[in-house]
Amino acid sequence: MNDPRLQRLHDAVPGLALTTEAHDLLHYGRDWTRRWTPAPLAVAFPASTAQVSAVLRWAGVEGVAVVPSGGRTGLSGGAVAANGELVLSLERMRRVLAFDAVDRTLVVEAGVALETVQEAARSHGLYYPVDFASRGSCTIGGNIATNAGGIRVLRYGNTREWVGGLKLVTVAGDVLDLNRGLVKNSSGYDLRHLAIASEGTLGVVVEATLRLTAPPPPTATMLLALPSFAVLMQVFQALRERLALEAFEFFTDRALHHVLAHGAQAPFADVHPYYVVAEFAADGADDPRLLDAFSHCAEQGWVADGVIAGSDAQAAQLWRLREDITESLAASLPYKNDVAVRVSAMPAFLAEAQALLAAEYPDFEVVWFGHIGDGNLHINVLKPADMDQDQFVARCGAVTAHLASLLNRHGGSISAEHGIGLVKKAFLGSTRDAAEIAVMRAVRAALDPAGILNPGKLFDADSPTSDSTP
Ligand code: 2HG
Ligand code: ZN
Repeated sequence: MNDPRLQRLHDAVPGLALTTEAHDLLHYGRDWTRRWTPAPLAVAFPASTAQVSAVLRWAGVEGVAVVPSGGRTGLSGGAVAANGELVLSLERMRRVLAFDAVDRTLVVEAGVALETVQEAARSHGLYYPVDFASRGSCTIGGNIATNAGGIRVLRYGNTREWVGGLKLVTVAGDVLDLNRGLVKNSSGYDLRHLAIASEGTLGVVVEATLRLTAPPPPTATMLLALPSFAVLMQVFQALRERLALEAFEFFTDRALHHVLAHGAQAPFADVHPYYVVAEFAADGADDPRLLDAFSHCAEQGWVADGVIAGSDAQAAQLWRLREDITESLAASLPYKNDVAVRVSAMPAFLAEAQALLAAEYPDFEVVWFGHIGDGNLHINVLKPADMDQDQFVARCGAVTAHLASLLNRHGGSISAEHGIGLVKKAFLGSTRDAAEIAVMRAVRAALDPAGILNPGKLFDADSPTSDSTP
């Protein structure tokens, strides 16, 4: 702790846990993107809101940048600290503070894992419906910072819908108590929603009041094999008309190939080009609504094969085929696109996107999957083992510029649920127009005039060209 600024931090915030150990700087200085070399000044672990306020006041006085840090499972570099920042880890703030049965709310500290929230809700006979594969390690603070979505958005919406209130510590050290868990509150700007998806650029979320709901009905899970991409949206329409869908997820044979290589079990004897995992309310695996939906799709020639889980264990096995994709691709350092269009625009967008990527990536393996029922597609381009990473990223960045223009024409977004962070800031202008970005800049400057909070993420304070429309 030789740095005098850290000595002053130590004096200003008695009892604050701090580390400058090399392995901690490495661990806490990065997220699931592996593109930047972590180089933070130190990592602080406040244990209370008062300590977070004091750290931010210190940062303002010293002019030290702060990177708020949750589970660091992000895929856009939003939690990367590569420039001498102080990482502010919420890891020690992971208490479930209160449950209210009348309001159906759970008050938690920001460092609580998503899975802990789900379990706490269940222990009260209720349900917290935001869900995705990194549930065990991602935190509520990080979920709020990116407005995380996941596999049940189709039925329940994104994190935003479930945040009834939050406490935000500003860089001045003030604690803003936003919306107080109210259902109705027509009293001016809803700063809670401004904080959601702000990627730690407006303040540090320390506490959230989360809404819970009744547990879902009994469900059935089905895996369908599709003969072509063209029928995907037709199958979605047909299932949505006939079943109460809880989830509708898609992946390709390439995705399945990697998941199987990673240890999962093959679902069918034959290989098919496209697959869908669907979960829906059902009275058992022989529910007539289910047979009706399946027969309809089969008659139209839209499904080549299908299986319905006969037990929870089998359903978990089918889900694994979808949920393990990210992990099974991680070793190939994939370049990730996480794009969205309105569901109605999906067929036209998909046709053009497929043609574009086939033409631009003739020599790379491209893995498609995602939350097609929400209009959200994940495209992972795998790095050839013998290719230099910078070269690979530059090539994929150039293709992403074309994809961003295509998204712009279809009224879509360059980030559906992973945030902008460092990875996508060059493409922000394809989703937000110049006037809107100017307002975003003004909001950020109003809350953080000195640019202390997560600088370089979302957009650069001093570089108006970095987010121009590609
Ligand atoms: C998912 O849907 C996550 O599994 C990760 O959003 C997507 O790895 C990805 O590209
Ligand atoms: Zn996703």
